[in-house]
Amino acid sequence: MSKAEAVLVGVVMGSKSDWETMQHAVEMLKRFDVPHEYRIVSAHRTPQWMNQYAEEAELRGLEVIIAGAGGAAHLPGMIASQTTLPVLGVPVQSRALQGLDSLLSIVQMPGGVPVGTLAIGKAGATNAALLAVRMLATSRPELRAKLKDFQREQTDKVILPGATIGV
Ligand code: RP5
Repeated sequence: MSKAEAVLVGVVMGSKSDWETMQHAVEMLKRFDVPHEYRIVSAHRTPQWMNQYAEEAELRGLEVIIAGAGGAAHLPGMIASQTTLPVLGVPVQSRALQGLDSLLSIVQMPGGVPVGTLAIGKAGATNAALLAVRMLATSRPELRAKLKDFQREQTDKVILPGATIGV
């Protein structure tokens, strides 16, 4: 990724404690060489930053926002309410309720304000990045080719040496 390239995916999270989970989204974006940025913009502790981020994202050229939060996880929904960009929500595993609270907070959006909600924790962060790459790939053939390579690697990973392949 060259420094001159415009940022396409924004990864935001509610606290530095979310980084352990959200770093997996960032790693996957790096793997696909997708220009990205990551920021802490809390719905509760820095609401002005969150509002500004959501309002300016489209103008700045971003195409997808990934938002991770835990507990009363309002960040993805609040961002989605202030942008027309697709927002992917990652429920971070909370200490008290293991992320079920985060999941329900993110997934139960009112009709009209969409957030694509992923699984709790690392798998959700990883898949949020992969979904963002798939969205970008609809108009970028080079990214689609990379996704096909990635899928082939996934297949290779589950193959047991000596076992029959397929049905
Ligand atoms: C949420 O509260 C954050 O997204 C985080 O998952 C959770 C706990 O934050 P800390 O108390 O660890 O900063 O806003």
